[in-house]
Amino acid sequence: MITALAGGVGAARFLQGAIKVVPQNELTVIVNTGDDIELFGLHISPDIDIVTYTLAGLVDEEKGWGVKGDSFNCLKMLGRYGYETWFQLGDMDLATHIHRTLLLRKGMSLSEATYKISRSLGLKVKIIPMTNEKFRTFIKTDKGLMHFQEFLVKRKAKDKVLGIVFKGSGKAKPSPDVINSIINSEIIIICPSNPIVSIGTILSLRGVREALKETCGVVAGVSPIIRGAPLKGPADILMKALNIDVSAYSVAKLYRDFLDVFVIDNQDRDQIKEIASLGIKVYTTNTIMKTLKDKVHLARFTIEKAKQCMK
Ligand code: FO1
Repeated sequence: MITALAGGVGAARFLQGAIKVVPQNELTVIVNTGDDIELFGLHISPDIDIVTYTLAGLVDEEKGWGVKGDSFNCLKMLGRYGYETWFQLGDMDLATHIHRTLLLRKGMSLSEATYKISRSLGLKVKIIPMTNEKFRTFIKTDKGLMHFQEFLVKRKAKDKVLGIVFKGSGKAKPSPDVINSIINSEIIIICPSNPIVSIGTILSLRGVREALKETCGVVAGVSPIIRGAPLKGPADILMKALNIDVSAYSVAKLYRDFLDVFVIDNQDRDQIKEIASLGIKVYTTNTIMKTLKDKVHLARFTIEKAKQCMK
């Protein structure tokens, strides 16, 4: 069994490669829900949807989120009624949010709703939200405290970041199976996702860090930072705001208490020594995932290196 900790686009691309390397039913993906947002009375889980759509072959590959070929008629009409339309919700995507919201209203947990949606889209991978409880990432800026999506999408990450607040992290417990999957997997992969607002949220939940330290499985991470910058998303802005140097080495330091193996990009070879000095096995390869071949290569490489560590 393999368990992966995942955020949105970077993780989804990696996992698209992983399902070509391991059977879907041997893979569990624990997904960040700190980015979840309620809009138009609907529960939207962007990272869960990005992973689900990507693995189901439905994602808009260029954007990395949303459904390919989607139309935006419903959103346009909502705009005419005077609603804010800064979050691009396509018509097909809206169907997912309506379905999820109805399932939740019937009394299902987010885990159960996610399971139902992923099965309906033909997936055998087990996708689980990190928690079933309300957990939201807020960004403290010079313009005030704002929801992560408001900071990233509405305001285009242009405000000065003063801090990051996880609302709910103190109380929220991981959803059923999160701890078990980590403890019982042979390999646990920390996907190339934002270490603060994607992986950091999962790590902040009660018992997750401890489980990663205690598991007999090999914990293997893939750096989301290449030559001092993320390929996508605001990881650099958020790391700088927390006075963390933007480098693969810094990410390794954030994970040092549980990480066995770290895969970094060829371009970051010069950091091998300092990462190794943390007691982590470091490997370099191409981590830029443009084609399916790149994704399969990175997933296979990471899994092979983790397997070598098991011996
Ligand atoms: N990202 C954007 O940059 N602009 C959008 O309008 C947008 C809409 C959107 C709708 C559904 C969905 O599942 C994701 C969406 N995303 C959008 C991506 C999302 O905001 C972030 O990339 C993730 O939350 C970060 O992992």
